[in-house]
Amino acid sequence: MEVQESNLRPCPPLIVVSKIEITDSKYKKLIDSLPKEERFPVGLRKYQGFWQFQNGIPGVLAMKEDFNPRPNDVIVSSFPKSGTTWLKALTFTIMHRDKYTFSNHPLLKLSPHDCVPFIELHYALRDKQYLETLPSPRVLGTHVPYSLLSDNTKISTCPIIHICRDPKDVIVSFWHMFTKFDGLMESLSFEQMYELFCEGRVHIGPVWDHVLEYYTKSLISPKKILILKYEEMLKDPTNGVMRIANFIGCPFSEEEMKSCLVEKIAEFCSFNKLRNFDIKQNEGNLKSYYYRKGIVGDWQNYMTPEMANKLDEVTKEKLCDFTF
Ligand code: PAP
Repeated sequence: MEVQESNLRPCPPLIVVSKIEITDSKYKKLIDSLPKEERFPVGLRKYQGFWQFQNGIPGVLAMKEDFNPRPNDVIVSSFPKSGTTWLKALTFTIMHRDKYTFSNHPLLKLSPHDCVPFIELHYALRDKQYLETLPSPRVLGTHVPYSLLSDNTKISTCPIIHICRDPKDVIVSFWHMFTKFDGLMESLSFEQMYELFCEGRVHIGPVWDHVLEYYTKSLISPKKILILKYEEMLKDPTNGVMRIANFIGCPFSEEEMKSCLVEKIAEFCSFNKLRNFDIKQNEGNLKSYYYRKGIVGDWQNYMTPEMANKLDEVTKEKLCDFTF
């Protein structure tokens, strides 16, 4: 089926799941029994090793039970603030490069999060049918840890691309997002966020376990999971574009290479371009929510060397040979 731009529609940001009322008594009972983190201003509970917005847990559970990908879907996964928006834009553009030119592209009118919807968001909104309206091949997104994906997702042949990022820069981006969005956590200082983050007590935390699950699985099944690092992508975006295309089974032809399509896609999805397209769509706080600085090392403006060392030590201890 041809991809129709009209099938795509603006989606609310994933953070709205923190405000969805839990109506199902089955979920209510379970959630009430889970460990709770009181210091994080948005209700967090720990479910099977990961802290999450308690109001988002029903969506994650429903997705785990029910979601059945199509064999030609591609799933992009990430810990929040690790490069999700960028990876969504790149994968969507690479996959649909025969369907859209750069001048009639959906990303000129829609956010990458509209073109590549979060699966758990639509389960949480009780709107999973929307995902079914999207024609194949679909690119879908998730922040859900590997262990909480549905069995159908794990056994299916659909590839998963996972992007990760130095946790020091993730914290900074995370803190900005939470303090900016609807003043959700205005009262939380950077130091408080840092403490919670180091303890893994943030939404989808601990970050190390999230990365480790996907990384370990990628070692066992390299055709199923591709790990990309934000820092490497930023250093060499064209290489990143080629790796994504090869992994999802749409390698660039010689002709495409000669016409510099790889470089053009990297440029089309660069920070300044995407930010500018998306600003037209999402005036106000959503633009600073998805696009802030887009650089490596901004943590130096927020952390003392001691704070950075402590975090690096935890990362080293938890991730062993895996480095950012
Ligand atoms: P999400 O979890 O809310 O979807 P996500 O897209 O994973 O957020 O991460 C946002 C970060 O990616 C921001 O980082 P910063 O706060 O350190 O600046 C954002 O600026 C950055 N980002 C977004 N688009 C791009 C891009 N095209 N290139 C590089 N970085 C980008």
